[in-house]
Amino acid sequence: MLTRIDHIGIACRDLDASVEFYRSTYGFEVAHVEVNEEQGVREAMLRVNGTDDGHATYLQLLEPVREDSPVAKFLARNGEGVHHVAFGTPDVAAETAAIGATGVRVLDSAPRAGSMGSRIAFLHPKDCGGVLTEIVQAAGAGEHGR
Ligand code: CMX
Ligand code: CO
Repeated sequence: MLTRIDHIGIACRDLDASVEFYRSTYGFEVAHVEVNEEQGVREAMLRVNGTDDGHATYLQLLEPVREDSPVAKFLARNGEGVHHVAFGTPDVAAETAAIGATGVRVLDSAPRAGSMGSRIAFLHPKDCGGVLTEIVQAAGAGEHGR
């Protein structure tokens, strides 16, 4: 079960400049910043709204921290812009197993660490109509069935 849009990931070259654009243009505030070495990014989560499953929707601004990372490759090919869409679920392992059984390639054999203590797995964009898709179980999600 997918319960919400968890976040939209946006590739940028300069995280601080991008954060300032979203703050000054739309008034979105930074809820969290972290470096995820495994994913090769420094990222900011900007909280947009709460959702009816008790979690929230964010913009995830992504700056590469190494040249061989997915976001660095994306920037070299496409420039700045929307990089992926992430859906929230109470159970990322069960959800990705069910999606994988439909024939969509799951890029992570087991969920990895995402921002703010979440657990994440990616689906191949070529099997999702050109959209790199991420499945997210927020920290604490699933413990009360949501
Ligand atoms: N959205 C849509 N299509 C994409 C894409 C994206 N973000 N990234 C790559 N592609 C497409 C390319 O356009 C290319 O298409 P063509 O063959 O038609 O030219 C194809 O996929 C292969 O592209 P590539 O540049 O050779 O990239 P790779 O195959 O090396 O890697 C992917 C692509 C999706 C497997 C890789 O980026 C990946 O594993 N991503 C998941 C992890 C990730 O993106 N982490 C960063 C975010 C972390 C977070 O959200 O927390
Ligand atoms: Co993401």
